[in-house]
Amino acid sequence: MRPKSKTIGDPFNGWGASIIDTLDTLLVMGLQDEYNLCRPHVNQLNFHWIKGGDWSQGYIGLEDEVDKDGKRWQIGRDPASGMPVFESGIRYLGGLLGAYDLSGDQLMLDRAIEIGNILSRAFNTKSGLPQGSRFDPGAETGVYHLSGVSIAEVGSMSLEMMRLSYATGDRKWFDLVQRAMDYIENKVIPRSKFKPLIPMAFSPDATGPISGSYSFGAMADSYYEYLIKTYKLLNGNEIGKQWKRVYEESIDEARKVLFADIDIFGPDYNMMTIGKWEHGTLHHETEHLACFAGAMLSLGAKLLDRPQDMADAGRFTGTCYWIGAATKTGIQPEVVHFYHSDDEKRFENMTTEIGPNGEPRLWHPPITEPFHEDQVNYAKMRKTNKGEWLWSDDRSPVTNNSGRAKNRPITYYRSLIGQPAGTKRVTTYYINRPESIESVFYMWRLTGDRGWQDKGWRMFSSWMNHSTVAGGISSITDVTRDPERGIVYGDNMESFIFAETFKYHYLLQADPELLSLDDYVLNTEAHPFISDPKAHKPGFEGLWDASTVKDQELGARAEGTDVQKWARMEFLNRKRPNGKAPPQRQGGSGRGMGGGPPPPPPN
Ligand code: DMJ
Repeated sequence: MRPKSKTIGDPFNGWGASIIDTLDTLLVMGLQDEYNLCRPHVNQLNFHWIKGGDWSQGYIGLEDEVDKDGKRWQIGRDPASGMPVFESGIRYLGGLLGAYDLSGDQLMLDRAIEIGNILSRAFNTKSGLPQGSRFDPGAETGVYHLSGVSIAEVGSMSLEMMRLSYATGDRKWFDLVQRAMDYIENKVIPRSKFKPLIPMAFSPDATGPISGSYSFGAMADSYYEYLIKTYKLLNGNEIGKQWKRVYEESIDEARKVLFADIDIFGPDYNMMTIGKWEHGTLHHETEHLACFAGAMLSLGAKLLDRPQDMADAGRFTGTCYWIGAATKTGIQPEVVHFYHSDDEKRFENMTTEIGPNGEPRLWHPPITEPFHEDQVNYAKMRKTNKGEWLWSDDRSPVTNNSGRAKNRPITYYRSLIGQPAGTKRVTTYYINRPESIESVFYMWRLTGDRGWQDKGWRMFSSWMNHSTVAGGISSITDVTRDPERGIVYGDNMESFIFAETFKYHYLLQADPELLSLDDYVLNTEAHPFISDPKAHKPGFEGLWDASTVKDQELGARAEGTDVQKWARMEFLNRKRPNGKAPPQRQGGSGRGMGGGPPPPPPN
């Protein structure tokens, strides 16, 4: 949704991702009436329709809809609908399963089964890994060859598919994701430089070594998360040992390859990052996306008794928190790149003088004599076309021994450059991501240290203060800009804000017994799945009372929501000969519109 302009944008099939992603959060927050309001939408959704196209069947026009040759107009199924596999898995399938596990509402499971069956088709590949990005679920092309995929997309389906199998007693979904994991362990990991870490992008069907970049951030993140969480979902059974082994070895290797101390602030800060290894170098960057790792490491530390992981989880989550707290808005930017501690460029010289707005002034370093061009720091100085050297920040001339220092004691000190301090590059936007608050939440639940609740509350205040707009919570283009100069909104409100960001903030301050981490595994979109189905039945927490919907009118199953019907009509109108809409008929919808036979013509 676009909360500033109050318009919509829907990259996820036109199925109302914000509604499905919100269902279990509503139950967690005690908003049962609002949950009930969403049920007709869930019931009516037509999963064959993606933004008006129908990937499963074509459309036959009404009798009087003829083309220029007088033939009755019709079109085939829409092969270009492009269903996103990973996103549909974590948001829609995950959202319905999470809602089912909190409520026991059969409607949610019925619809989850339908999506599970559609997503199963994405596994019809040579390797058995799912097609990662968008696919055509209606294609009848036999076994599909995959070229480049990201490990996050192809390696993050296990929780949803396995939970669906446990909930239904049908193992077909379980087998698909387990076969994919076997392929990853036997055919992908052996090709990697830093086994068992897997490069962010690779070709599953190739056989040679994979050269690529490694990280716990974008394109890799949830694969590692799903290793430990699938282990928990498998409840220590024999297959679970494989997931545990790959997880533990991955973390051990990541500690050598990706973990780095951020020591530019001195030891008191105890900061570290989990960076990106690329072209032979470890970049000391912190992606907001990678900040989920505090949650993963702390969970793994508890489940597998790995105390070093808990220590690193605390350090890394603290670093993610610090990055946000160190900006002008108190909000964490998308990515920061820290200086290495041996890089002299990380400092700038400041004076003890105070500028007109109360800010400490920059102080240009004294230039040693004679002044040679090879002493120039191009980031700080620039040459005019007259050959004169100027300081980049205030364009004053560069002079030997700094003209400004004359007749005065040198009253400058060194200060770390950047905002947050010590960063050389910052990708400044924030799209309401949940990863840091997710880790703060896990740290609180798994250590009991109330300091994490305080940190989370500060994050919540900053977030609400700066992101709230009339139509909701907006993304921000630059969190390092002084809010007094005005916030520039990105006008985007992703569905994960409801599934994750609000849920984690809420649970952080709520009774720790609510949604206990002993009883549930949360998927990467924070949808809770019961982890021990023998111990707990869906709805066991009593968050939903089925009697409240006894007489609820749900509309026709899978007929399409009103929004979908409009999209379908617009799609068909675009395709019609001459783009002409058919004559308006009351209630008429025709085949392919989810309706029955056309009504009799009007008198
Ligand atoms: C969510 O959709 C999921 O957490 C996913 O794994 C990656 N990140 C977004 C939110 O940032």
